[in-house]
Amino acid sequence: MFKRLFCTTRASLAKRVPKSKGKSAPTSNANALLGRQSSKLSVGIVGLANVGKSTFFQAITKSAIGNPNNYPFATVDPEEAMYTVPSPKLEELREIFGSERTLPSYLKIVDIAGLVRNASKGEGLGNQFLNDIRNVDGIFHVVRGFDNDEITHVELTVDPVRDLEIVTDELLLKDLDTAESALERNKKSMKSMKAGDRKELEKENAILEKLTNMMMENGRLLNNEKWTEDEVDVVNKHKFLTAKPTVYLLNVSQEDYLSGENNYIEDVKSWLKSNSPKEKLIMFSADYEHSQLEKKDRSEVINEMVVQMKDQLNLISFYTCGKIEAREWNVKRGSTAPEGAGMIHTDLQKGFLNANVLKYDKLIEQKDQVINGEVEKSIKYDKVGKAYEIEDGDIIVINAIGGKTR
Ligand SMILES: Nc1nc2c(ncn2[C@@H]2O[C@H](COP(=O)(O)OP(=O)(O)OP(=O)(O)O)[C@@H](O)[C@H]2O)c(=O)[nH]1
Ligand SMILES: [Mg+2]
Repeated sequence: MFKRLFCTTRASLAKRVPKSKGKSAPTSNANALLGRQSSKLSVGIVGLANVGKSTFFQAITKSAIGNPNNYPFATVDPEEAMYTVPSPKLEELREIFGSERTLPSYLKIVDIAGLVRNASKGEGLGNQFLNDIRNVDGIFHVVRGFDNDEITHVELTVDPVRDLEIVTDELLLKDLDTAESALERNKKSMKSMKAGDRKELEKENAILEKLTNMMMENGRLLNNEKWTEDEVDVVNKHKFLTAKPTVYLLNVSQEDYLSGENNYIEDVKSWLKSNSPKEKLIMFSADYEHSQLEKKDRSEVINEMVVQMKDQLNLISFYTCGKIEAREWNVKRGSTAPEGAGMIHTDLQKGFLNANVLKYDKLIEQKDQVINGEVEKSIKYDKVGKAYEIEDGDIIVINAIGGKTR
C-alpha cells in the first residue's frame, strides 16, 4: 500500500520527516485502548468522492439530510444525524423491570466530503475534509465495488484496492504532517524552557518519532499497533487519522448484494488481510439500503455494521433500570465502576461510594422470581467497590455521597 506511494514520494517525505535522534519510546506489550472515553461517540463516513457515502448516510440514519448526487464533491460541509443502537437486551430489561420507557444508546453518524488523490496536499476539498475526519471517533470507510458507466468515478475506472490505497495513503500523509508539525512545535517550545521543565515534551517527542518511523518505514496504520498508556495519550492528543477504528464497507450493486457475489471482494479481503488485519469488511449496497428507507426497522447488514463498529471502538454496554426507564450506557472495555458512573454524571463519579451489580445472564435465569418488577428485592445484587471493572451486560445501581443513587 504505502510502498507504492513511497516509490513516488519517498525522497520528499524523507526530507520532511526528522530522523530519530534521542532514545525511542519504550516498546511494550501492554495493549492500552486508543480513543476517548465518552457516551457520545461519533463515526464518520469516509471514502473517495462519489462512491455512495451520502446515499449510505441517508440509509443508515433514515434521514433526508445529506446530498447524494452523481457528481464528485456533492457533499461539502459535514452532515450529522443520530443512530439509535439496537439493543434486544434493553427491551428484555424494560419488560422485567416494568419500565415506562427505554433510552437506548446513540452513535452520531457524520457524512464527510469525499476525498481525491493528493487531498493531503490540498487537492479537491483537501485539508478541510481531513480535519472533519480528525473530529470523529471511528470511520466507516466506503469503497466503490459496483460497475456502472453512468456513475462518475474520479479515477475513471472501478478498482477498489487502488481506491483503498489512495484513501489510506492520504490519511497516512496527513498523520505524518501532524506528527512533524507537533515535533517542530515542541522543539521550539523547549528552547525557551529550563532543562528540568522539558521532560514532558521530550517524552512526547520520543513517542512522536517512534510513530513517525512506523508510518514511514512500512506505512503501518496506527490502529493496528499495540500501545502503552503514555503512547495512547499522545495518539489521542493529536487525533491521528490512521488510529481511528475503521469498518470497511464495500458498496456493491443491488444484484451482487442479493446474490452475495462480487468480482472485487476477494481482492479487497486480501488487501485488508495484509494492511489492516484486525478490521472488518462488510459487503452492502447503498442503493439497496436507500430503497428500504420507508421500512421502520434497520436491515441486518446495517445492524451488523454498528455491532462491528462498537466492537472496534471497544465499547461495551451497561444498564440502569427502574420503573421510569431502562437505559443503556456505553463505556470503553476495561472501565471501572466510577468511570461508568461518570458517563451518567460527573457528580456520581466524584462522589462514588460503591455499586450494586447484577449480571444480565443471572437475571434472565432468575427472572421468574421477580415480583412486580421489583428486581432488587427479588434477586441478590453483588456489592462492588471502586476497582470493579464493568462487564458487558451489567445492570448497575450506583451509590454516591449524599445518598445519590442511580
Ligand atoms: N448503481 C449504484 N449507484 C450508486 C450506489 N451508491 C450510490 N450510487 C450513486 O452514486 C452517486 C454518488 O452517490 P453519493 O451518495 O452522492 O456519493 P458520495 O460518496 O456521497 O459523493 P461525494 O459527497 O461527492 O463525495 C449517486 O448518483 C448515487 O445514486 C450503488 O450502490 N449503486
Ligand atoms: Mg456525499
